[in-house]
Amino acid sequence: DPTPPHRIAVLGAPIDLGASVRGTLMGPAALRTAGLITVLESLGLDVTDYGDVGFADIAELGDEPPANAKHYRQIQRWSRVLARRSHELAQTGAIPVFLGGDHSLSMGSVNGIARHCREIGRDLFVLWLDAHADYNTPETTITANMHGMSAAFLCGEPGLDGLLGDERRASIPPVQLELFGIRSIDKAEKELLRRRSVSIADMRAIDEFGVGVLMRRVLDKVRARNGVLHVSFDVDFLDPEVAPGVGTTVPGGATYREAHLIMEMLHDSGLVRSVDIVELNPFLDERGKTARVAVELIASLFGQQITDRPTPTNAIVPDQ
Ligand code: EXY
Ligand code: MN
Ligand code: MN
Ligand code: MN
Repeated sequence: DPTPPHRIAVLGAPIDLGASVRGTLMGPAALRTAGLITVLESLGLDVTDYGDVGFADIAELGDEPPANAKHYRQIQRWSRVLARRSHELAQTGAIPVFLGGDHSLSMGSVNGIARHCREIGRDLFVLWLDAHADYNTPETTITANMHGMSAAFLCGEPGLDGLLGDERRASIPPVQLELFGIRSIDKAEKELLRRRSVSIADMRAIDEFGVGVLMRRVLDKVRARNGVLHVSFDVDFLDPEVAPGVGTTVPGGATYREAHLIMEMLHDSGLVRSVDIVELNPFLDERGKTARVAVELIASLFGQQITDRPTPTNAIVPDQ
């Protein structure tokens, strides 16, 4: 099915306890303020904004919180509510777009998508656009921050096994995780990634081969298996000059055009069925710069051509 659905389901997850720096809980509001919904509608998409999710109705579980997992209880409640909502939204046939929030939200969002893909018999591949691998477990982590564990969790790594309680856990094989744009991995994390044969397009590979070649490789792999793609877009994937509004900046990231090309190729592939936008921290942003860039990139992901953008509002337009 080369034609993806043209319905989009937006869900905000104002969560920031998975990160060391507070403030990503303002991410969903900043993305909406930067025009996310209207830009998607302008592309002819049918958008439903479900607002921000809360977890008031989620009871606390009685499992023993693991060591080395900060704010485990709160992340657990977020993960459970997101896993449930994500699964429901995927079942409606729309493309769910999750607005973070720190990257721990993917433990829930991707779980729901993976469950849905298992039910419909499609292989789920996850493209992880990030400066970091997020492949730590409570055993390997040196910070205990749970946003550094989400990719490992969704690949079924042990250590957070009680996290979802009665929400059925669904994992993807580590070889269906595609790390892209990486330039910061912890030592034990790297060893684990190597043992699992996770494919990593790091910034060094991107510099040598270019994002076009490396993206085509990912897309061919998904197509060969008749799979679908979830895109987990951590804005720290971008170079800090392009995207200063994040708590975990690492120099040497993707340029503005590299990032757009990735999104344009993803759009043309027709393979994307769900998206996370995470780690935007409006408290650290410079006059909305990062939020705007993130929205532009999402527009490219959903079909905006780079040649078809309106004149910037700060341009000097002569009278009449
Ligand atoms: N590897 C480090 C850790 O585990 O704490 C850094 C993780 C940063 C995670 C950011 C959001 O992608
Ligand atoms: Mn991340
Ligand atoms: Mn990151
Ligand atoms: Mn470069």
